[in-house]
Parts: sequence; structure tokens; C-alpha cells
Amino acid sequence: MKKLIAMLLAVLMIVGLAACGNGGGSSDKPVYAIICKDASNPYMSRMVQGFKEACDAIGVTALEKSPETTSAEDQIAIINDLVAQGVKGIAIAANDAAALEATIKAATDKGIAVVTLDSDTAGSQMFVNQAGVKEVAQVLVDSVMDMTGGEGEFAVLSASSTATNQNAWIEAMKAIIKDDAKYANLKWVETVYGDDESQKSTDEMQNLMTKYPNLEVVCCPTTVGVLAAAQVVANNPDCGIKIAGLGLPSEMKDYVGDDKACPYMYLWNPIDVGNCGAYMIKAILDGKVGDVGTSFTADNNTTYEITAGDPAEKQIIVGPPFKFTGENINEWAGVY
Ligand code: RAM
Repeated sequence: MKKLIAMLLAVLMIVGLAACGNGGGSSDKPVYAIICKDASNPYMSRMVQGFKEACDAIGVTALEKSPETTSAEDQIAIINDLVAQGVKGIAIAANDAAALEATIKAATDKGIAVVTLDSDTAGSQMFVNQAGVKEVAQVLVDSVMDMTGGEGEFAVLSASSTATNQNAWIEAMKAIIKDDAKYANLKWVETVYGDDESQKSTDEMQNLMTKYPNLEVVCCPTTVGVLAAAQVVANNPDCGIKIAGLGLPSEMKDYVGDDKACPYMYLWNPIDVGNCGAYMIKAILDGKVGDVGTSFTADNNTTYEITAGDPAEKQIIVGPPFKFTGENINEWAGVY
């Protein structure tokens, strides 16, 4: 009996050791990890879906590790854990433009490929930019222009105040408005932050409504914010406010259309962004990524041009922003 127990214990120990020694994955395959801005944002879940699909196709193990809230400190702790586990690559949607730089640098110094996607930070070897910053800002400004009728008050409801993507779009919007006299009658009253949390975004939208009785448009460059804002408007049908921004068609289908809270909105395919993140890790590890101005063909058979990023040195652009209207929203609602 004693012998049998000793044998069983030995078997259990061997199984336990095997489970610990594989870099966090479920096999001995290399591990690529993805870190989202937070664990509950449905936009981020679509990105993770694409990342996992690409990892399967590449033949590596995908691992998702995301903070509960949009905290850069939590992302730093996660990166350090992943480095200690020996992952081969990390794709991260950065919560802070500067805070993560040193940690990312330490990871790349160890030979780990680190790419940013969705939201960039310095130190990343490649920013997988969902769409050009100016292109996104232009469609947002033109939405505001159109929905106000060319003049009047508008506000921006953003995500977190340190998110590089949000701030880059907001800065580019300001430049577009300043540089062209046709926007001179638009009055940007305030920018508020809902931190990609539904309740906070709802509260911020309600505050805007109370504070600015003449508000005509609220522009939300965040999928969490645009949904919260559209719901507030739908619950206050006489408020006279229109919602513009970037939204997931699956979440916004009841609110998009000519006579709805949000006449139209834009986005790109977040599944593609995650997918591309994994292929960029692979391309870096394979030494395919050259200098700014050159191009390369990734293992997904797509040729990417490397352009100058900001703050990452290099970036590739996944695709242009796409417009969702009352006409096409239902068709896309089933996709993402
Ligand atoms: C939110 C996030 C994300 C942004 C999208 C459009 O889900 O803020 O970073 O890219 O919206």
C-alpha cells in the first residue's frame, strides 16, 4: 500500500512539473501573449479573438492577460510576469504613453518581440495601427460638422486620459479644426473621460447634457463611450443631441440610423487588428521587419509598408475607418 501511494505521488509530481515548465501555455509550443487595456471591454475581446486565430494558424500558444481596469501599473506587472514565464512575444494595447516604456524596453532587451496594437507607447518594436490617426480624426470632425449642420456646440467623450490612441485622435481633431476656416463655427466646449467604463461614461454624458443646454453633438472615439452616450440620448428623446464616434456594430445596432441617437458612426475590424498583432510578432522574431520606408510580406500573405510611428519608431496600418449607417449596420452586427 505504502509503495502504491509513493508511486502515485511520484506520478502526480511529474505531471505537476510538466504543467509548470511550458511558459504558461498548455503545451511546449512557443507562447505569444496579448495584454488588453482592460479585461471587460468587448472591443478588446474581438481583438483577442483575432490574435488567438492567428496564433493557431502560426502554430503557437496564445495567452491573454489583461488588467481589470485601464491601469498602466497593472499592465507593467503583467509584462514582468510574462517575461519571467519566458513568452516569445507580447502584443499590448497600452494604457499610458510613457509609463510602460522602460518595462517594454527590458522585455525587448531579453529578445522578446513586443508590439503595440490599438494604443501605442514608446519602446514598442512595431505599432499595429488600426487606421491612420489623421484619417480617423478627419471622419470624426466631419461627422460633427455634418451632425451640427456646420455650427454649434459639441463635446468629446473619450476613454482614459492617458490612452495614446484617444489622445492622438483628439489632438489631430484639434489641428484639423484649427487649420480650416470651414470649421470656424464649431464650438468644442469640453473633453470628458469615461475610462472605458459604462457607468462612468454614462455619468459623464449626463453631466454634459446638464452643463451645456445648447449641446448639439457628443463625439465619442471609444466603443464603450459611444454606446453609453447613445443610450443616454435614446432615454432622453427630446434632448436634441446627436452622437458621433467609433462603435461596435453589434452593440450599436439599435442606435444607428438617420432618425436614431447616432445617425452614423465609424470603426474598423478589431478582429483583424488582433490577428495582425500576432503576425507582426512572428515577423519581428523572423527578422523580416526592416527600416521605415521598406515593406515586407508577413506570414498571412499580406505585404505591409513600414511607416514612421509616434511614439513607436515603426508602424503599419491595418485599414481605413469604415462607415456604418442604418443601411448596413445589421449586416455588420453579426460580424463584430
Ligand atoms: C474602445 C477603446 C479602444 C478604441 C476603440 C475604438 O474600445 O478605447 O482603444 O480603439 O474604443
